Amino acid sequence: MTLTVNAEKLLLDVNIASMANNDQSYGILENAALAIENGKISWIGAQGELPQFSHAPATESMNGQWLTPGLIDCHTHLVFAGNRADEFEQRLQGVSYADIAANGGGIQRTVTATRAASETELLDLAIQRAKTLLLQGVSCVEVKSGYGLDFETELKMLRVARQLEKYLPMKVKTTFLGAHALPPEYSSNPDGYVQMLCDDMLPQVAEQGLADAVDVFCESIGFTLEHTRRVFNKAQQLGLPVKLHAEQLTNMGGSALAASFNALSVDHIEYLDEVGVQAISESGTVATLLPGAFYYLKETQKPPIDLLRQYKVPMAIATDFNPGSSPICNLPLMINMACTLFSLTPQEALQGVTLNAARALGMDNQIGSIEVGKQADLLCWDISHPNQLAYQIGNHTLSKMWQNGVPVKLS
Ligand code: DI6
Ligand code: FE
Repeated sequence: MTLTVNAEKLLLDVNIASMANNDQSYGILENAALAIENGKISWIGAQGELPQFSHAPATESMNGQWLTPGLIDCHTHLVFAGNRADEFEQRLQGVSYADIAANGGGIQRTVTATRAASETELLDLAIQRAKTLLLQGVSCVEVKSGYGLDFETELKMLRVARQLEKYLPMKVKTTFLGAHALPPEYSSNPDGYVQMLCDDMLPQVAEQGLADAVDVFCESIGFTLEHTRRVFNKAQQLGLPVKLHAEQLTNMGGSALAASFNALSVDHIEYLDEVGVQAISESGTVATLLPGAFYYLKETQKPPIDLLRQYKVPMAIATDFNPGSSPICNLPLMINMACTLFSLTPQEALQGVTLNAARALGMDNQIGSIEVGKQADLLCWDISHPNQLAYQIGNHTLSKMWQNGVPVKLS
């Protein structure tokens, strides 16, 4: 039987790391070819077994370079104003993150700066940061709100995140994180804030279509389990999936709660225990590891990688890019850090920024691997093996990029 493919574009002489399965093989197919039709992958196979084409597609030889799926940064806070470099200096002199926050610094400072910034100023900053990621090969980014903590600024942040797709050839997923910290207006009334968030903010966010998911910072210095449950209940009523900042500094049981809501992901999870791992494995929730925050805060408690492997929990890796605990706008660096700091294999780390990151966003039927029917979000690397992507830091080996089959300008 001869297969006829209606391709617009055919990539020849390419090695493919499809990342299609969670095995240790990277999904390697050497001396391959790949066809693109309507922005999607329509055929993949050995170069010697090309199908028939209904018309001659534009062909391009990749000269034996490696094709991977576009990278996905599934946890960022990249819309914010100001920076906190002075707090970094204080921390180097021994002042703690908690003390800085108690003295009016920390998240609160970024909230003040973000409230004061105009939508245009925030958009300019966000475009510049997202573009930095794009040029590293990031074809999809998740962006959270959470530095407004009032009606107006939370909506402003989400509108900015939503607009990024208009300015850059990137996919953007937005997450409402109104429960990131307690705003000064509610400093002695956390219940009142959560109630306002559920009764007023969340329904507006949902009605305006500004968020693809809802997140909470469930932590001893954040929101309680009960607060988290209330926010999740409301999100569920509104038809929005949930994810959670969980078990970052203490074991609160947030991950098990998130699992009971079929959360897309639980993120950080340094203090996650076996009960929590079992819960997320049963709900199919992704464990998102954030080595940048671990490194930057000089944490010593590592996420339970062996348990996650044992229970076959998919692990994603992200930057957590934010001005306080991870001012690191660099996803390729996280591939390396996941290996050096958390002992992931290079294959697991690469899977963490592709297929499993797509799962953490509920997008694994569209992106995250090189498979027929998925979007042609592709990267071409001048490397000799995909393990090189975990080994090297700051080597610019990305030679080509496509978003929905369209070439992306990399300069
Ligand atoms: N966890 C974090 O590490 C960041 N937010 C969160 O929920 C910290 C954000 C900041 O310090 O600005
Ligand atoms: Fe975060």
